[in-house]
Amino acid sequence: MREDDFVIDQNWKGYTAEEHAVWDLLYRRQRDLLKDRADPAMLRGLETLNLNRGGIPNFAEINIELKARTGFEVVAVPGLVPDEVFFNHLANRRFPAGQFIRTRAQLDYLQEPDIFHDVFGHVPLLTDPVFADYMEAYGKGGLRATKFGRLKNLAALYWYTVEFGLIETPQGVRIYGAGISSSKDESMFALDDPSPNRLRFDLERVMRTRYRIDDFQQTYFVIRSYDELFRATVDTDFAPLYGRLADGSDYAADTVLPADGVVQAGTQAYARTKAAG
Ligand code: HBI
Ligand code: FE
Repeated sequence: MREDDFVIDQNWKGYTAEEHAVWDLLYRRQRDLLKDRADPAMLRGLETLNLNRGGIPNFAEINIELKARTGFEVVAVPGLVPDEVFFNHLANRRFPAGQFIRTRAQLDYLQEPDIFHDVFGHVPLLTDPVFADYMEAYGKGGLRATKFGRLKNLAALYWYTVEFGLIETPQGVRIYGAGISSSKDESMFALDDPSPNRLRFDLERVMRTRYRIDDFQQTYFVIRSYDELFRATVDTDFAPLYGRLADGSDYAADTVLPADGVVQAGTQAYARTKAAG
């Protein structure tokens, strides 16, 4: 018998009209906001999976297209699951998504990952073959990191990429992290606010960086491509890296080091640069 994987039935028929209406409201709001802010690959994923067919998506329907594209599938879980369970799902190309949806009173903030954060935020990019490979590699790396006692560092990698990552595209810096793309206020803040640092991605630098879970990020890391992300994780020998990280030194969430590359972002900043020629 398999150990408990926390998977439950989505029970799609059990959602109320109000719950479907909350999905539709959140969907429309974020879709409009992200039109010029999200990575085009994420926007394509939303279209491909037809996540706006009206109401909360039915996993059985999404999975037909998703599996055909990258072999990933979405499974329902009650909420946060233990780390090893989470890693084990990713390592086997299953994305565990919260079954419940926030209420209207919690529209802008909630602690646990609900179906809107997980499905709108995370699932579109699972249609991208390289990003899907990265997620599987991350799950496998998570199982190893636990053995090295370096989960903290690997969690920082997830946080600054899968949850709060930015990516350079021919159209400018764009959002791909689900923690940003599923949040109205952070979708604007991450690209346009002058206060946070936007730094060039570097694997070891990111893994040493602390992060805030209770406010907008003070630093975003910018990748050039999902291939850069995937290669950084598969081409790195994590055993010596974890040896170095074991000295315990880390960086505050708002630090900028002399070696950091600073990236220009902002929908307005970009417009000004373009106007200047
Ligand atoms: N469970 N459902 C769920 N979603 C997550 O993103 C998640 C989790 N459990 C653990 C976890 N994330 C963290 O371990 C990693 O992101 C590091
Ligand atoms: Fe998430």
